[in-house]
Amino acid sequence: MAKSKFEYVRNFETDDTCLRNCYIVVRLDGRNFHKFAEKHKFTKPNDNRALGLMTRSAHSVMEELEDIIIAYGQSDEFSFVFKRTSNWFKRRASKLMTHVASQFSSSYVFYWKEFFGEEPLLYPPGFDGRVVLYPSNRNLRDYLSWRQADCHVNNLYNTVFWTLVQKGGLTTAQAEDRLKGTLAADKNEILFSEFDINYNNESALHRKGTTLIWEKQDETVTKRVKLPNEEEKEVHVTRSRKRVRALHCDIIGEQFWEDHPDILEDDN
Ligand code: DGT
Ligand code: MG
Ligand code: MG
Ligand code: MG
Ligand code: MG
Repeated sequence: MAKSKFEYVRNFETDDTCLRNCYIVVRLDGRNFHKFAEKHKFTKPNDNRALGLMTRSAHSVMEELEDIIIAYGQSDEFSFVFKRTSNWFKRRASKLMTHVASQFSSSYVFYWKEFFGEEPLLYPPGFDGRVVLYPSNRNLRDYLSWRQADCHVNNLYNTVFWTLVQKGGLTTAQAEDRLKGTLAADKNEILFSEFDINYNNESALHRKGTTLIWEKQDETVTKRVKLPNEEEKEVHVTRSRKRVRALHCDIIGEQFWEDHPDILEDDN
C-alpha cells in the first residue's frame, strides 16, 4: 500500500530504548494516596486490606507481563525489575512503564472488592510510573535496599506515632512534637518501655514490605489416557510450574540473595 503523505509524522516519535545489559526498574506510586487512604478509611498506620490489594495487583503484573524477575512493594508503591537481557517491547521505556502502570491500576480496581468487601471504591485511583536503569547487580541491590530501608524508617516512625496517639492518648501534634529529633533507638525504647511493644515482633509485612519472586514448583497431575489397542489407564504427569511467591523478609543482607541465586544474572 502506498504511504500517505501524513506518514512523516512518525519520525517525530523519540527513541526511548533502555540501554542494553541494564536491569530495568519500573516503580509505581499511588497518586495522592494520602487523600485516597483517608477517603477509603484505611486503618493507621497500616491497612492490611490495602497492602493485600497492592500485592495482588503486583502479582497480576508479574503474571501478565514478560520478564519481571522480582518486585518489591511497600505503602502505596511497587517496583518491578525486568531481567537485564529482556527484549520485551524492544526495551522501549514508555511501553514497559505504561503496560506496568495500566495493568496494575486495572487490577487494583478489579480486585478491590476481594479485599475491601462492602467498602465502596469512591473514585478511580491512579499511579505514576518511572523507569530507572541499573547497570550492575550492586546498583540493583542497593536500589531495592533503599526502598526497604525507606519502608523500615517510615514504619518505625508511623508505629510509634500512632501508638502514642491511639494508646498514649496524645494528640497528633503532641506525638509529632515528642518524636522530633528522636533516633531509631529512642523510638524502639518508647515502644518498649511505655507500651510493652517489641518492634521486632511487629508484623513482618509492615516492617519489611513485600517481595515477589518466581518459585519453581513441581506439580503432579493424574491424567487418564487411552492409547490405541490398549486399556484406558491413569498416568501421573509431573511438570515444573512457575508461581509467584510473596515474602516479607530482609532483602538488604546477603542471606536472601544466597537463598535465591537465580534472580540476578552474572555481572560479566
Ligand atoms: P503522591 O505520591 O505525591 O501523589 O502523594 P501521596 O499522598 O501518595 O504521598 P506518598 O506516596 O509519599 O505517601 C503515601 C501515602 O499513602 C501516605 O500519605 C500514607 C498513605 N498510605 C499508604 N499506605 C497506607 C496504609 O496502609 N494506611 C494508611 N492509613 N495510609 C496509607
Ligand atoms: Mg510522593
Ligand atoms: Mg503516592
Ligand atoms: Mg508513596
Ligand atoms: Mg495496539
